[in-house]
Amino acid sequence: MAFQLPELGFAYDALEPNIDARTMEIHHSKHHNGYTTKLNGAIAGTELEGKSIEAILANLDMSNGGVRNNGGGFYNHSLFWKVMNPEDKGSLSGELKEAIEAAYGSEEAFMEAFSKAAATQFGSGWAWLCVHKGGKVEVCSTPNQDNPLMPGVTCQGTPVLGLDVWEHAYYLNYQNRRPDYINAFFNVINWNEVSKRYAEAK
Ligand code: MN3
Repeated sequence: MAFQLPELGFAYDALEPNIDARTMEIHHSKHHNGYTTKLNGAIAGTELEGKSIEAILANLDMSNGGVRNNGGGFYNHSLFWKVMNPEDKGSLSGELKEAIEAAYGSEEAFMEAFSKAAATQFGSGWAWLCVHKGGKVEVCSTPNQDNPLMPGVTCQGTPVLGLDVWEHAYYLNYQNRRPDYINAFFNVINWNEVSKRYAEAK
């Protein structure tokens, strides 16, 4: 069974004015679709065919560029659409809030750390909040389509919140103003989903 481009779960214009409809449409229907198609091509006829994306990434041969870039791209964007929502997004609360406060001191300090990771990732990449076994959380960033599930990536863990800082994610609306895009992202985080993923991962 080949991987399928997941539905967004909301309309392309639903995140406006934080993320514009044209960017969302191109990002989902072109970029994410491209990663999905190329991932299927890269694993077709190999022993990876039929495995879950999590299993493929956790056991990845990092020298396999086709699966690394497109498998990462498939997984990362699938997470990205889920952790954003225009409505019913809750707030940072419960045991995730406690874990974040234990690691960073306060919600504000966590937001600063996450923003800094996103702003200072040179070139293309992602900022993450990831969870280690036992429930400890960590903010980090990775280049290109790498993510914390992959072997040897600096912050090993399960990503529960991710922000795409490739220029294709923001350039139409924000041009070179990546910090403005990062600030806007905080307005659309689906904390209910992030909390659910934290509970499953810890
Ligand atoms: Mn992208």
